[in-house]
Amino acid sequence: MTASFQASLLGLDEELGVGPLGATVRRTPLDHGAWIDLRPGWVTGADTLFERLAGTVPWRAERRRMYDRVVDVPRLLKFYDEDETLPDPVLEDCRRALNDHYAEELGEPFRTAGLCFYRDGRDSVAWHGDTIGRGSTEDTMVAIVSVGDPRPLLLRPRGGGPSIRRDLGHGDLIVMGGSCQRTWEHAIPKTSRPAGPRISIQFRPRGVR
Ligand SMILES: O=C(O)CCC(=O)C(=O)O
Repeated sequence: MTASFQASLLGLDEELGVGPLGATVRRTPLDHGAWIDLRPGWVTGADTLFERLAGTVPWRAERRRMYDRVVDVPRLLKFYDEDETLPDPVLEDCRRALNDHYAEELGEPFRTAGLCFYRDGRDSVAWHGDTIGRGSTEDTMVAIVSVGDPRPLLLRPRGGGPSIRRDLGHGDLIVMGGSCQRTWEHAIPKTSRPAGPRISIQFRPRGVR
């Protein structure tokens, strides 16, 4: 996969790695027992991670049934199950650090990694919660690391109400927790504004999709 990504001038000389979590993580409580944690700029040297993932992950274009039609999924995908090696050692570092930070609260480790490649502003993910599996009945967490061009992640309560927006930039971490997957929905909307490529890495516990 080749992709033109305007590497951030500020990030060019940064070494690839993960920063601390701890007190750098800012929590926002949401209604219905949901919350989000935000840690801007968690992955340093995110340009390098973007280029490596864009070039080495075996990205797949998928098609899905939508009512009576089969349509292209508007992003490229690759899922790493818990027994698979992640495509870059820094993703192992991310998962280890998340497991250290959230161990007590989550009560189980993050295990799988779902990767999405948004080629430009036409790629998107529609409103949904991660409710295939335990997220439909249990509190859980989904941790997302974002590299590449920033795109807004929108969240809205399932029962209706105003949406909130977090612009996920290069190396940012967002964690959706509590009841978020079953009481809220999230989306990355399409945009007609020029948008470069973005890769999202989602870490989930076993049985959450
Ligand atoms: O791209 C993102 O950050 C969100 C991805 C997502 O919600 C999903 O794949 O279920």
